[in-house]
Amino acid sequence: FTLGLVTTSLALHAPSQIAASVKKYAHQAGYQVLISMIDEDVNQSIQDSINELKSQRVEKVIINIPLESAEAERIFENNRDILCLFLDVDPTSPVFNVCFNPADGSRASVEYLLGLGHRDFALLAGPDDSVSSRLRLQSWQETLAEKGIVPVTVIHGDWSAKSGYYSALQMLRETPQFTAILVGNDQMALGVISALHQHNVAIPQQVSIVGYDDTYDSAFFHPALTTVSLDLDLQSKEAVEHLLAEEKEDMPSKVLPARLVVRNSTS
Ligand code: IPT
Repeated sequence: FTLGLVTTSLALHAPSQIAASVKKYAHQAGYQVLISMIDEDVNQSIQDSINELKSQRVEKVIINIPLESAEAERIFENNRDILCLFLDVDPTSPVFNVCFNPADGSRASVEYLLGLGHRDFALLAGPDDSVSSRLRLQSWQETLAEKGIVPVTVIHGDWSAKSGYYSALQMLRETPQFTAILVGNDQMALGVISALHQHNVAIPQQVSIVGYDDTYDSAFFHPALTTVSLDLDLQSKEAVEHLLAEEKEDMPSKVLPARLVVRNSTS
């Protein structure tokens, strides 16, 4: 038997960890995995990828592409001959999905920094066309607004360390009055750390940094990164189980928790 995985760029740490785990759990269940990676021109390429997998007799497909609910529903409707399970949609979307709660970890990270006495926040979100990125940003902003705090600046990166590096340089140049930076993923946080080191800004003494993902490398950044941990291995395990169980019983969509892991980049 073969499962399909349609994925966004595997150059990114989180999707590559998911792909490795999907493969592991599928193998344990006796399934092979065919991976199709797409980059741009999202709608067109996703259907191309699905068609390619269908032509190889794949009947169950995990889709790890950031999708608006309407797009995900359209893909579901256009592919009723197979079973699609989505990993990066709004968890309240009606399509079959296993996703993380976008609010609990973001809220925990803001509340933790508020508790440490921080009031001047810079926000470095992921790309605006990713629903997960937007929901994380929204949750940061809502939690801050409850305390009457407006962020010093809001910048969007593209998930890469390079974009984190250049965004941090822009923050230091234009709005240097922040004492904490909330970052939409750990790869961008890596770039932020590099930029601050280069400008002799001490982490965490002068600026605290919180990432998002807790991919395998994040505990080995310098300083070790405080971050919102997503159990991507568990998400992959649940996704494979949900997809394989579907014919036997009706396993509904599932929302997984995210939790803050405190290390050395915050004080
Ligand atoms: C999401 C990651 O948090 C982010 O770092 C980036 O890699 C993104 O994927 C790529 O699309 S995780 C996803 C399952 C919401």
